[in-house]
Amino acid sequence: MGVSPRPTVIVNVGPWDVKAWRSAFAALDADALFWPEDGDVTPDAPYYLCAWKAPAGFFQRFTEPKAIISLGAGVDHILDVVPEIRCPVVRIVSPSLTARMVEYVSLAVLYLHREVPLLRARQRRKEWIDMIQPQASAVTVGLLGLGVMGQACAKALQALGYKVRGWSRTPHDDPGIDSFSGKEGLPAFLSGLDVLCNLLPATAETNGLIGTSTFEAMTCPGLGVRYFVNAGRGETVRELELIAALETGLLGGAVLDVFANEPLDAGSALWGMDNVLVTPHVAANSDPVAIVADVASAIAALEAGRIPANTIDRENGY
Ligand code: NDP
Ligand code: OXD
Repeated sequence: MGVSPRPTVIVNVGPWDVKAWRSAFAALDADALFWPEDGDVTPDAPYYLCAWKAPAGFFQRFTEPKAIISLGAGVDHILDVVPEIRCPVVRIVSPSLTARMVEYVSLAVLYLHREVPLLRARQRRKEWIDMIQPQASAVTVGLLGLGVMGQACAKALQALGYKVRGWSRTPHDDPGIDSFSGKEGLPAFLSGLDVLCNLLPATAETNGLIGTSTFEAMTCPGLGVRYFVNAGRGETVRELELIAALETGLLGGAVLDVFANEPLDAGSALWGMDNVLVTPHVAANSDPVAIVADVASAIAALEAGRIPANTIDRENGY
């Protein structure tokens, strides 16, 4: 029996550090070529594409991959560019990504609930003012998206004492989480929330979902003020309505990691708002070494003729 040839993998990591990814990909049992860095790559055998925010030219150059593997959890950066591509599109589900997201969401919820921006302002003014803040058990946090990230964040927030609700496309029955689903379940999910955390993918159905009416529906019984965290995708939010909500006090504050246009435009009002923490899409960034291990598993499955776990459902777009 002959030894099967090493598969060819062609990689574009968009804005990320090519050097770090090249060294991680060196551990892969495959021939990894970086485009455009490795020059005129012309594969003469079947190949896989691995991508993060690759330019359209990447997919125009390599039109018949065996599969496309996203180097992160989201696949919108692929489907937006090549919506018609027919090969399997695989995303990353990794404890490394999930743990980072849990850290970020816990930090964001605590930052808003425990009023860090107010405390910082008082510190700058050297003001020592006594205050008593509600305990986490009085605060209800709602997670838009109860997938891999949403479920892990729900558990962490519960462990901190928060009351947690989740919203998803299909009904869930996760112990200890008040679960709501579908458009019809959204009003009941939102009512009674103090903090809304978005962990939704960007799809045809979720784009532009969150706006003024979403925030108005939150009755904020625990804190008396509404807060918003976005670590899902910027496209799911009507950004002008978000800015207006933060300006008028409909929202008391926000922690925002993702934006419709990234990097966030230098002219965006969000940069200068005292009640907003802007982070540059780093909530759960991809660690090359950890992610390449997941790429290896996906390729091994594909080479064995199996459909890897985490192959996305084209109909639903995630
Ligand atoms: P999953 O696919 O595991 O979960 C997606 C969740 O969204 C599911 O609960 C799904 O519902 C729900 N959903 C999708 N469409 C709808 C809809 N139309 N209505 C209601 N609910 C919907 O993804 P992950 O949890 O792994 O990741 C979620 C997203 O987080 C990624 O797509 C990415 O956009 C973002 N992300 C951001 C990062 C960052 O650094 N900022 C890092 C990693 C991810 P159902 O359960 O019924 O399928
Ligand atoms: C991801 C992300 O989808 O970083 O992994 O946003």
